[in-house]
Amino acid sequence: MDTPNQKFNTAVSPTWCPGCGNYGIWQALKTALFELRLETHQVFISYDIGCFGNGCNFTKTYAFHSLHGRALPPAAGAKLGNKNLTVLALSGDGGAYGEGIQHLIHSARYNIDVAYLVANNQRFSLTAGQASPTTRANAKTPTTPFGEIKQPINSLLLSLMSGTTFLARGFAGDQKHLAEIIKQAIEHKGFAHIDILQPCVTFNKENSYEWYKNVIYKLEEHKYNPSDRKKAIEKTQEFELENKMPIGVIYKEDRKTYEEQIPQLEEESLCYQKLDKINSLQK
Ligand SMILES: Cc1ncc(C[n+]2csc(CCOP(=O)(O)OP(=O)(O)O)c2C)c(N)n1
Ligand code: SF4
Repeated sequence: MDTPNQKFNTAVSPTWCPGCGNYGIWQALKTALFELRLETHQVFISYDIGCFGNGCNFTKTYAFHSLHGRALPPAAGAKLGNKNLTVLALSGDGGAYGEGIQHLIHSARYNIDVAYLVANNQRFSLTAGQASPTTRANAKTPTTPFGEIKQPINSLLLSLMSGTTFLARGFAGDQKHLAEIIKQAIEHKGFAHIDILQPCVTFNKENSYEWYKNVIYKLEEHKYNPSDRKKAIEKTQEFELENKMPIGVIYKEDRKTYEEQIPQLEEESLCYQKLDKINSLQK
């Protein structure tokens, strides 16, 4: 298996629209797994329902196609069941910041060792482009024909305030940069959240590759220190205040993971333990 595609592609071809940002994210993800020398049986990915979630069919690792908004709970379960696995959860912004927002908050609090990749196209795309929690004010969509009147959610700030120990933003149009962020998120011990700017070329004509290229810049080119929490809070609000979007690692902190603090998991994973040992710990 000499290339990421040979190693991680299934026999099923992607059904995404030509030009969809999901292709770039998918390639970056496979590159990251490949460069970390992970084998298909060492990786578990929990997928949301949606265009991005359909990657479940095309990617060869252990996998679970969850319910809409619910990619994180099965990921947490897999990590608690077998802490040796590299665990990721993949979701669109609708599922991650709408139906499943509570799972983001609590996964961050727990600091469970899961890398959460959110393809943010500012729409519910699989169901034909309705406004999602990240849709910008005034945007016209099938559910906001006169323009969106609600404020978009600041998911990065919410995530940081909830306790996320690795927070980043990536761009689907810069695969190399995104692959590096994904590698760091996987290697981080704790909850890692990457919001990925993902053009939906079919249902979001405004936030195109060109539009993003005009507002993004790379944090690492500005001597940015991701351990500075105050600066990180500022960075998560830069778009609202200055119309600029930093990409790269926004915040990073070392904190014990949830599973590291469970005495029953200290020696070995649940899946390798005998039931009588688990019962004796309960007494
Ligand atoms: C609880 C629930 N609400 C709504 C739906 C319908 N539904 C399925 S996919 C989808 C849109 C997904 O949008 P998003 O999560 O942003 O992912 P994308 O398709 O943009 O990748 C919706 C609304 C559902 N399946 N379950
Ligand atoms: S509808 Fe949008 S997000 Fe879905 S596959 Fe097409 S371009 Fe991608």
